[in-house]
Amino acid sequence: MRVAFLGLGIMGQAMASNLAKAGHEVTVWNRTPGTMVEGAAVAPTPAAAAQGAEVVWLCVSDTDAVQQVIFGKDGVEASLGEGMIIADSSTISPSATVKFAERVAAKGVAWVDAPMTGSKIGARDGTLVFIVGGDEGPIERLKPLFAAMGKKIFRMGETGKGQATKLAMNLQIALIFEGFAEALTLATKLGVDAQQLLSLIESTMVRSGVVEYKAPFIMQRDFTANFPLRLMHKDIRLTLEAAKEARVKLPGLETVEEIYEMATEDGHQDLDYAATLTLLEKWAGVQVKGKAA
Ligand code: NA7
Repeated sequence: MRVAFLGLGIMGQAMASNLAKAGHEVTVWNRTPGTMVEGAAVAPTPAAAAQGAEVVWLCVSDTDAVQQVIFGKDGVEASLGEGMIIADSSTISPSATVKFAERVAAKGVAWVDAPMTGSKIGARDGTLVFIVGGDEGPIERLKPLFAAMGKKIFRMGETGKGQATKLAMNLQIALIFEGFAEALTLATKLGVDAQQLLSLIESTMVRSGVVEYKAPFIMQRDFTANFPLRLMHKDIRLTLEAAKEARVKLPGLETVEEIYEMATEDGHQDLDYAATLTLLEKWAGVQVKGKAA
């Protein structure tokens, strides 16, 4: 398929590369020029990339970035035509998604929100899980593209429901990780070996995908970004906004948001969100490590 891929960050570059490898005709654009994708053409603007494309796939930071890329100066809107599909893998506001979709629908363009989970490694290996909202027809047409970048897609309902579900997923990741980080900090302070605690977790119902994924990085004190703290913080804020719009109270997430705020003040925004652990460690006056470390 002819695909315009816009946004070549940690996730986008790997995703566009997998599309090109699968034989699709890919044209890429990134706000900051210079990022290349093997096998893909480069366009100078979003409008130029989208010219003649069947699908415009986005993977940019946040709601404002999506708005600018689609509706801003030199935006995709100028190149939209009947039958095109916009697929958005950025994690953004569900209510803004619905508004964006309504605006492009006037030109006969379908909007599929397709945020994903699987992190940097999933993007690289083409094993992302897509959490999708939109009409069944366009989603069906996108199947070869989903297959090139991911291992599974879950259609959660109409446009916007993918984003709503993604927020509900990241809410859990943030809270599960916070529980894990607090447990590690307390156990360490009380003299329990972290590696032994991990072995116990693995053998009990406390085990989780989040813990399994993050534990090796923590034990090696590797806080380089798989999923940057600033983006998890953005998702937490989006979730709290969506909750406010829907008049839902999320007291646990509100507290965790403050920790991300303080981690940002400490300059950790470009590290992995696992670096929130270092705040708890600082307050407790300990550092989590196994006997071998
Ligand atoms: P990154 O690595 O921070 O990449 C963000 C991308 O978004 C990058 O290409 C940015 O371009 C682009 N960006 C940011 N703001 C804008 C604006 N205003 N206009 C155009 N492009 C913009 O994030 P990830 O790849 O990890 O994640 C992307 C999304 O997936 C995000 O929503 C996550 O929550 C999930 P730059 O190179 O800075 O010029």
